[in-house]
Amino acid sequence: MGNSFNEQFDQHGSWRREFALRLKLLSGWLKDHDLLDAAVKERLRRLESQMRSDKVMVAFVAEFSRGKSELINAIFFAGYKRRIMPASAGRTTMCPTELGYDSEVPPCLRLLPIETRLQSQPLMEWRMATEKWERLDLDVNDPAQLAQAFEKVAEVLHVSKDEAAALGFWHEETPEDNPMVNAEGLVEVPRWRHALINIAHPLLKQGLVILDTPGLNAIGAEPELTVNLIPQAHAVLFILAADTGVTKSDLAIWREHLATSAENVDSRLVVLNKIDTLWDSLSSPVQVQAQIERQRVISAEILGLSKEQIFPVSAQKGLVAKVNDDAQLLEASRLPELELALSQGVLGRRQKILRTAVAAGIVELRTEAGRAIGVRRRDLAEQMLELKGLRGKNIAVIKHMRSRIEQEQADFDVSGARIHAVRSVHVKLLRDVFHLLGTNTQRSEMAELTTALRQPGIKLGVRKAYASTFERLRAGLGKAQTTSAEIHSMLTGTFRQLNAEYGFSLQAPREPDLARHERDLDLLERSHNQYLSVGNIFRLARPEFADRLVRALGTRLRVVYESALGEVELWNKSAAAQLDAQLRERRRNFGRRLEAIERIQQAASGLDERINEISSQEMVLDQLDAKLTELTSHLINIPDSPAPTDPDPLRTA
Ligand SMILES: Nc1nc2c(ncn2[C@@H]2O[C@H](COP(=O)(O)OP(=O)(O)OP(=O)(O)O)[C@@H](O)[C@H]2O)c(=O)[nH]1
Ligand SMILES: [Mg+2]
Repeated sequence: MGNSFNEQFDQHGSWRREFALRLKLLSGWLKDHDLLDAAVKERLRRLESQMRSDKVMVAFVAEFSRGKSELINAIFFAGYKRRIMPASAGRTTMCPTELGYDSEVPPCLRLLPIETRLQSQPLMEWRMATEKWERLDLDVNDPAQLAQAFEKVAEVLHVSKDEAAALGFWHEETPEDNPMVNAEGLVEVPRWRHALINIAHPLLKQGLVILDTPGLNAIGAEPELTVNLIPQAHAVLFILAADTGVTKSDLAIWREHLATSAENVDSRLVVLNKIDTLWDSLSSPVQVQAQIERQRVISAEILGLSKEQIFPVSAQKGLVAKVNDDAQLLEASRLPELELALSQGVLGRRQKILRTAVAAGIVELRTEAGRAIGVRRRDLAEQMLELKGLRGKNIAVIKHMRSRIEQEQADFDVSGARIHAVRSVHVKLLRDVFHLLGTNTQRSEMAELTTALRQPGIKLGVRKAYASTFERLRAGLGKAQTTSAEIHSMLTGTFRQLNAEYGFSLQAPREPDLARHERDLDLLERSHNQYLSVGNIFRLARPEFADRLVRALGTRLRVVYESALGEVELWNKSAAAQLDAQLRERRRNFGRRLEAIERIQQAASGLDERINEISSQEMVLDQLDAKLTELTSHLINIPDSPAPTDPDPLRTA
């Protein structure tokens, strides 16, 4: 079994497919045995979508011309037997380019015109506005056509300085960062703001998303990239070139965009590319090796890493070696070492996280489905007791029993009003939580922040404005947590009462722990703070730039709050579904008991028959419970399966 990134990724994919299949089986089985209540259904749906939508994003970030695009070609696309992403001297990739797969969309390249920068919507919203993107259909079986289409990401426009400033590419305050002005006084800017490539490449189909980025100033110009895409990537490859060493602008990118916090350092891989430029026929292999090591040590020192964290490779020779099946050259390119680190580090971590998350969901699912079995078991036990008590009794006693059951049934129907009252208090409190976590609250917070940032002379107060927004957001989350705890204790109290009165076995599920979301807020704040401190003061003073940043924040917030809200909803569903299930079972139970009495009244043998029936039903329930345990643990313990042999011609060695 090889260890190339592609093969490892395949294993991850087959594990996910196996999981989806087993989940489907479990769902069918639950349905057949009438164990699919609303909460269980919701859990299944979530597990399924969690697995299906699991994406792994690998981002390539570096100054221009370090070989990002070439490295993408070498690692992922060598199977096309040619260069697919444009890679050439000078600035090539002009706009951030995302490669992924969405089965709902035909294979295509979509390009968002740069002019959209003049409007305030964040990139996330433009993604939905498909008609605003220029679309080029792609033929995945024709590598030449693909490569030709991808050339588009290198397109530029020439505009006046004012236009460039409006688009965010010209800053009077920091002239050293500005692009060159040509003889006619025009400035070169990217023609596109963002490119999305959708192709059914085997890796992309399994959820890999690759992000190629342009160099230093272009990264800074798109807040979405800095505060959203790069921090959220599961792995970021930072690329240096062996022929230039660590330059000032390399260091600026490293500090501003990659070394932003200690905890994400292990998802960063630093690549020292172009080692072939040090291959030199006049030096011995040992001398060349020593030179590469020296470069490695120096780079590590400057970046504050250990030497082992830097991977020397030659992307170009690696690509050539794969295209020509040249094993010796491939080894010399040292590309396989980088691929191994990438696959073990990123995928290993990703799979572990996913496994832990789904395992927790499955345990809950098992508890919820198991509860329904428990209710049925208890009902049977009660019936058994009741019937055994009737043994040897005369007709009058049996008749009396019947009227007692009917009375119980009538009393129970009256209790509906009480249960309704419990529900309405629950719903009222829940509405408060929904409000705290709802879109209106986020919207008004963002509006307030925007207003604060527009105050004249805000420059130095920018950080403070952000800080107080985050303070309020955290307070809101805290309040939602407190209210949820109140709901929990109210439910616990009323459930206990109902249990005592009707012999139910309701158990109020624990309220969700919103601390995780608070940590997400902290992370968000940190990534923004980072952005606010890195010499963006001049940019921040521009209202349209500040607006863009706030909107980028808004889209991230939405994700955090939607996920918190989802947990609250699920929790609520689980409580409500329990009550529903017990009520339903109880009503059925009355029916069954009355039916049994009727049979006993009609035939003397009815009683023993019914007792035997109940015994065998109890056995069926035991089997059901055992099967449920088996099916759920089966889901948790899926082994890492080897990759299936896939005849796909695009697979690389
Ligand atoms: N000698 C050598 N050249 C390389 C290597 N990798 C990339 N190059 C060359 O370096 C130049 C830049 O490579 P790209 O892949 O376009 O670099 P990039 O980082 O994507 O640059 P931008 O798209 O401009 O941001 C191209 O001419 C590549 O052929 C390598 O390993 N060795
Ligand atoms: Mg490039």
